[in-house]
Amino acid sequence: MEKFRFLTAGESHGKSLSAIIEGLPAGVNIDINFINSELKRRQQGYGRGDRMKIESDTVEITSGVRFGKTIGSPVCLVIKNKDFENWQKIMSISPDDYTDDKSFSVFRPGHADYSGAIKYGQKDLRNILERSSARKTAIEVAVGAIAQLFLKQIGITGTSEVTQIGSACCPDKFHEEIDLTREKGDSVGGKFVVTFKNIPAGLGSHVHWDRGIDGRLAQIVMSIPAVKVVEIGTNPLGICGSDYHDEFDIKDNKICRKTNHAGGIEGGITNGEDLIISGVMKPIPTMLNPLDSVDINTKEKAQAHYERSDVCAVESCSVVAQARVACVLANEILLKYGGDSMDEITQRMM
Ligand code: EPS
Repeated sequence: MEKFRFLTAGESHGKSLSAIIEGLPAGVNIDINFINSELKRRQQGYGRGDRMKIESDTVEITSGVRFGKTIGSPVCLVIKNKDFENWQKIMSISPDDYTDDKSFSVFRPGHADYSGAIKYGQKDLRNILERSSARKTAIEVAVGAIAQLFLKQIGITGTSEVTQIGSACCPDKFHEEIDLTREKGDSVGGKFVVTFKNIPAGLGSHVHWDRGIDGRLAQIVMSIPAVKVVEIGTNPLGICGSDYHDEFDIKDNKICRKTNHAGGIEGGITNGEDLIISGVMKPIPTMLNPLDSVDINTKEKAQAHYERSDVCAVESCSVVAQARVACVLANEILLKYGGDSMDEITQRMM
C-alpha cells in the first residue's frame, strides 16, 4: 500500500483547484510562504501567456494542519482560479445556465481534444480541455511543496532548471529562441533537469517491476502534460560501459563514486548519490498559426482551435517535475522507514 497519496480536482476555468493529501506524518513544519513561493516559480518563466497576468496563485490549507504543523490527518489544499470570475456562466454546474459560448469542436493536433472526446463521448471539446489543461499542475505544485517540506526536515533538498529550449542549449539564447517562436505564431518545447540531494541509499527495490524507484519516477514525470521523454542520470546512448558506469572509490573509509552517470539509482534502488532526472517537454499544441484539423460535428476540414496560450512553458514544467519527484521520494521514505510522527521517522533514519 502506498503511504503518501494525493488526489486533485479542478478545471482550468472552474472555481478552484483542490487536493487531499493522505499519509503525512504528524509534526511536518508547514511553511506556507514556501508553498506560495513554489506556486510563484511555476507561474513565471519566459514565454507564458496572458492567463498568468490574471492569476496570482496562493494556497489555502483547510485541514490537517494546526499551529504550523501537520497533525496526521488528511491535508486539504485549495487554490482559487481568479479567472473564474469571467467564466462563471460558462463553467456553471447548473443545467439552467446552459450556453455554447466558448464551446469548440475543432481538435488541436497534439492535445487531448481528440482522444479525450472519443474516450468520454463528448462533442464539446471544452469538456476535455478544461481538465487536460496544465492549469491543474498548480495544485500539484502545492502538494509537492508539502512533500518538499517533509523531505527538508530530514535533510533532503531539491532543485530544477531548464537545460534546453528548442535548439538552444545555452541559457543566454533561451529568450531569443522563445521570441523567434512567438513571432512565427508557433510554440517551442525543451528539456529540464531535477536534482535531489542527500537521498538515503535503499529507496525502491529490484525485486519486482512495480517497486523500482526509477519506474515510479518515470511514471510521475512522464504524466506531466506534454512530457515525452524521461531520462535518469546521463543518457547512455552511444556511450560504452567503461565510460558510463560509475567506478567505486574509497575516501575516509567511506565507499563513494568517481562519477554519477546513473543519476543516483542502480537496480531500481537509490545508491546514496544525488538523484538526477530529466524530462523533455514537447511544444505546446495550442498555436497562433493553427495546424490542419477536422470539426468533430461537421466532419469538415478546418483550422485547429486557438485560444490565448503559452508559447513556452518548460520552466514551469521543471517546477512541476520537482514537485512530483518530491511526492515519490516522500512515499518511498515512508515505505522504508514508516512512522507516524516526524520524531519517529527521524529516529528510524539515524
Ligand atoms: C493552458 C492554456 C492557458 C495556460 C494554462 C494551460 O490557459 P488559458 O486557456 O486560460 O489561457 O495559461 O496554464 C495555466 C492556466 C496555468 O496555470 O499553468 C492549456 O490549454 O493547457
